[in-house]
Amino acid sequence: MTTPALLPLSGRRLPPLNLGASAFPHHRATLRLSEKFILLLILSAFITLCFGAFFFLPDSSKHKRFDLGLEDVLIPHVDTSKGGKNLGGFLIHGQGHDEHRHREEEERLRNKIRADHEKALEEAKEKLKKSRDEIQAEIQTEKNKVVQELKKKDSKPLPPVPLPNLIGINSGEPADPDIRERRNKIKEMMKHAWDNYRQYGWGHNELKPIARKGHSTNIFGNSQMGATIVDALDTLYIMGLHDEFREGQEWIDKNLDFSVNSEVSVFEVNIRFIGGLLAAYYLSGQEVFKIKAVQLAGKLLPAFNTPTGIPWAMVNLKSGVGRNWGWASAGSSILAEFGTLHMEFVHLSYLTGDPVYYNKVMHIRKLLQKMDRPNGLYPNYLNPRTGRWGQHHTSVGGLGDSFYEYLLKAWLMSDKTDMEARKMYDDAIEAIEKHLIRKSNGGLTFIGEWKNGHLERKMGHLTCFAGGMFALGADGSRDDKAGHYLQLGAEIAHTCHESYDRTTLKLGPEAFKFDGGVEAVAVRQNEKYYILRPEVIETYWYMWRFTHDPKYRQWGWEAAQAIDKYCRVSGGFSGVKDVYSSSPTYDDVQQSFFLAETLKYLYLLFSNDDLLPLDNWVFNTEAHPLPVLHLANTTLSGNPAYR
Ligand code: DMJ
Repeated sequence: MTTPALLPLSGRRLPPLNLGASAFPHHRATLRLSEKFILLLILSAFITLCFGAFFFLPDSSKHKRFDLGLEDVLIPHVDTSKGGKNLGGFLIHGQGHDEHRHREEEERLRNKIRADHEKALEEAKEKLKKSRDEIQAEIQTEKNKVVQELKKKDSKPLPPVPLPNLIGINSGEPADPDIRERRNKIKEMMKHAWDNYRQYGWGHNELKPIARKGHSTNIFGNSQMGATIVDALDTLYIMGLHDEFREGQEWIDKNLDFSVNSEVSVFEVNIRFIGGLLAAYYLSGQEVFKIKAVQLAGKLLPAFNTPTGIPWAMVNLKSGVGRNWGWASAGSSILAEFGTLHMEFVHLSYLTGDPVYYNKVMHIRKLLQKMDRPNGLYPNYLNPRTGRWGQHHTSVGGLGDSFYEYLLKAWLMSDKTDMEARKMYDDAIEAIEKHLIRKSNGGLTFIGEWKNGHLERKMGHLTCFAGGMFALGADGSRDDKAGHYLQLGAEIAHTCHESYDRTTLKLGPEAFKFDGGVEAVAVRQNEKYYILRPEVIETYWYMWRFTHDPKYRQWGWEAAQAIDKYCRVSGGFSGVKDVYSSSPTYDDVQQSFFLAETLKYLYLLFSNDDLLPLDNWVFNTEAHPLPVLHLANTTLSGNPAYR
């Protein structure tokens, strides 16, 4: 054996071995003794060993193989003339079979082994003639085949389920030519955002419109999951941008893969991906979206494997290992994250007939119902190991917001039968009104945040969604306070409009204060940015649907114009860092929610109400419309696939 002498000593590499260009025409003239050559030596040594071993085996064992292989076998035969015993058409050969036949068989096998050996050597030599790139391409092709096979397995059709009543998927074209013109402008903005993402960021999660390349943040993990494509799909569909919709569908069908070693936010993936896919499915009827949504949901389920069943904030899609954000109080999960799964998970159970999703979110609800609530308020932090609250901070903005929204929407989505959710919403809103909502000296109604036993008189842009929520929840409110909640929604809309109107760019800051003579204005430099968020426009749209007061369309139009003037760049739309500066700098991010929410709400604001009527559709917190499920009750017993 020469191999050991050729192996490098002490980890040092051997000097290059010149094998000549003619021997390996695709290689450089000088070829080092590479792994390939060592592999070839090992391979040929192994084959030689097998070949030799066969002949050095004791005779008895060789014969044993033949006995088993030849003499005990049942061979179909009908001719009994050679003295064999006929057993119903099969012949068992007798013990005294002649030596001649043994020798012939041995010879045949020897030839076969020799031929196999030579063939293997030839193949190995052929492989070595190929360049590294060719070999890698072959390996990749093999890998792709395996992935395709796995995908086929994963894409099994789901049990058929009767679709809910899908009313109002129409053009919603307004008769008024001025309104139509405004609506067309919004559609043009969507085209600009999409086309640039298509050109410079395709397949990435988001777009950097100035650098003209892909962008991502840690909420999407380290994979290119095409967040903008998934988030934008239903907006494209609603706007009648069908070619773009089909492009997105094709990408999703061919490329959206969840078997990736990537740690993602459970909440963000749920609201943007699962919500986006489900809405695209209901609007277009294309099965691929449902299948992808269900595949992805399966990848999120391990996040619920905690001592309490309260899910981790993040989960690795491949390993299923979960953990919480390092910045969260005492290792806690976040109320707005684990409390914003209900709508999508109920739909998943409805569509699959599998109660697992429904049970997960109902478990969270039951646990929250049992807990003590300081002043009737839900703190933002809950430890998933101990089941105890972390810091007693309460917010209707970041960290708390969509938990309240989903209580109301769970009730709406159940065709107003889920009274447990409605009660939790009513109780929570009463506590919020009592402890967090105040009027400023200048008469502006605002929602503050409860921190360390006192009220912080600061409101976030995120909190502005609550105006729309109060209006949406007015009908069906306790003690028939519909008028009161509609009024509260209008007051919040007014305050948030003021936060826009008091800036140079007419775009709202991230957070604004009501303190020491300051009213609806950002004080700290790091709160003066606008990142294309939707919440204020979302509230204008709900208020428009419930009141038809033209001021909401006017306010929406002001915001659209400001976005087009100050956030539009040739490569898309960007956030701005200071809304009080007349020469703002860009943050160079086109957020996926700009296409999913901001532009969708603007488009709906200038459309007729019969496009996605609110009696039949409930928008998730990322503005993805899901149909009301007309179920007998919240246990989903109306679903035939469920029985
Ligand atoms: C969106 O992803 C959702 O609206 C979420 O509920 C809150 N934040 C962003 C938009 O600002």
